[in-house]
This record gives sequence, C-alpha cells and structure tokens, in this order.
Amino acid sequence: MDILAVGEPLLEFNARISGAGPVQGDDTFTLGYGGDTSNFAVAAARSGARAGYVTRIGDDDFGSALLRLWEREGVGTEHVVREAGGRTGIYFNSRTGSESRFTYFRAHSPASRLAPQDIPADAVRGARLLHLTGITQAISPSACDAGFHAMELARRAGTLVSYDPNLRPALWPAERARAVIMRGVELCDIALPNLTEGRALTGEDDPKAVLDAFVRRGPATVVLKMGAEGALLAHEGTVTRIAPHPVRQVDPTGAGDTFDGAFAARLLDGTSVPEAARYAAVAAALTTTGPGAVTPIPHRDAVEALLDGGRPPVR
Ligand code: KDG
Repeated sequence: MDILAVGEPLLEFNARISGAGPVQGDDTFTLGYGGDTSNFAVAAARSGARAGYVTRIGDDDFGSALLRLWEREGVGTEHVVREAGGRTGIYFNSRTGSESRFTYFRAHSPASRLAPQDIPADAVRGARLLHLTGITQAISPSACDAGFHAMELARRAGTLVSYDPNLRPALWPAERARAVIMRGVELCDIALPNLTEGRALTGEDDPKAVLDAFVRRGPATVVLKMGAEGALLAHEGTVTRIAPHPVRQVDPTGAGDTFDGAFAARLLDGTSVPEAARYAAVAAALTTTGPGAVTPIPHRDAVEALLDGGRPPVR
C-alpha cells in the first residue's frame, strides 16, 4: 500500500430533518459511513491511490458493512482486526441546515482498544505516506500511544506523515487535545488543520498568523482549510492562496477528510504541491454537495473535469 491510514471508522446515521430545528421523533436517519480516517482512505482510493486502513472493528453487522465498503472501494483491509463480541462505533449527524451536529456512541468501541502493537511496522515502513488525526489520538490513551508509535516508525523509515488535527471537543479535554495535537503536528510532514480548529489550537485569529503558527512547529507543508474561503498553503517558504470551488453546500461532513485524501493521492503521483491542493479543494467542495460523509466523495474524473472548467461526469 502507498498510503496507510490509522484510526476509527464509524457507521453514520444522517438525519433528514423535516422541520427547521433539531431532530423530532418523526425524523428519519439514513445509514452511511463515517470516521475521519476511513473517509480519508476512501477519498484517496477514489482519487486513484492504493490506500490501506489500520483499525479494529467488531464482528457485528456494522463492522461487516464497513468491511464491504472498503472492499468495494479497493481500500486494503489486511490490517483491520475484527474483535469477537466488539461493537463498532456509530454516530448520529442531526444537522440543522448545513451545520453538522454529531452525537457519538463509540465509548469502548473496538477502535478505542487500538494500541502500539496494532501498528504494522513493515507496512508503515513500506508505505509512502501515513495518515492519522487528532480523533485517532482522542479516542483512548492506547490509541493515542498507537498514533505516536506509528509516527515515530514512519519518521525513522522516511515515510511521509500527514496529520489532520480534526479537533472534536466532545472527545477530550481542551488542554490535553492541544498538547497531543500540537505534538502530532511537530512529528508530521504535512499538517492539514481547518481554520476553526487552527484558531482554537494556536490562539491566533488571523488566518495567516494561524498558518504561521503551524509552520513554526516544523511540518514542511501546511494547508489551512477555510471552507468556502478556499485554503492557504505554506510550502518551501511560500504561501499560496488556493481559490475555493463554489458549490451549493448541503452537508460539510467529510469535506476536510476528502481534502486530505485527495491531496495525498495527488502528491504521491508526482503532482506539484499547489496543483495537488487545487485538486483537493475541488474534491472537498464536491463532498459538501450531498448528505453523508462518504457517498458524495468524488472520483478523480469528476474532479478533473471541473479543474478543466467542465462539468463532472454523470455516474
Ligand atoms: O470529519 C468527519 C468525521 O468527523 C465524521 O465522519 C465522524 O469520524 C468522525 C468523528 O469522530 O467525528
């Protein structure tokens, strides 16, 4: 595998809210897939990369559904452990308008038992890029250790490390989140924060100051994702503004993960860093045009058609 992602996959229940406000008893939820690192792996695969996943799931129906997803998408499952009697985590997205609102049921999930011994050392050494996130490290102390262990292994082997803070305040206390995530940023080559979490993590407000605060931690490449405002890319001492791709947003869930996966896939096929970021911005924008984290993630042809100024192909 060229790309290895480590983290927690979740089944997603995505609300179809009938009224204007929070869920009501008669609203319905559509089953889908989520989990930031799983979304990342699917996005990378849809952009043509050979991606594999390191995680733990239950031997329940939700675990089976995720396995079928990865098999359909061509995401490698060699390092997915199935726990007998384990219950795979789930979340509800009861979004109002286009704002995500997550409720998690993931405590004691199999993925929370991820530990350093689950990290396949040879696969990390053999990969070209390792990806993990703040969520990977938030779900339990052993998963946090697994994340640091994987990054250390990758650094020693010369495998690139990409890291998305994906700050989820519901998962851990702010001070611990900041300390762990900023250590992760120091250990990575490519940091991929969004503006909201970047502000919370650095205490800066101005996007350029937020970007600089990440650059000072050492990663060679930082992309500050700013949603409808596009992105700021810092690479080799140069800051490049990546224009947004305008779309009608339905559900932003998974857009940041898609950016990361699409960016990684393009970087590894030799695309220049700014071009990879432009590609990733279009892929991320397309992901917001439908409900759910995974279904709207675009394939490479759809993104390229738009980059060329055309319309995406109909699938
Ligand atoms: O980035 C989208 C993810 O946040 C979503 O799929 C659920 O992984 C998830 C989480 O932990 O919030």
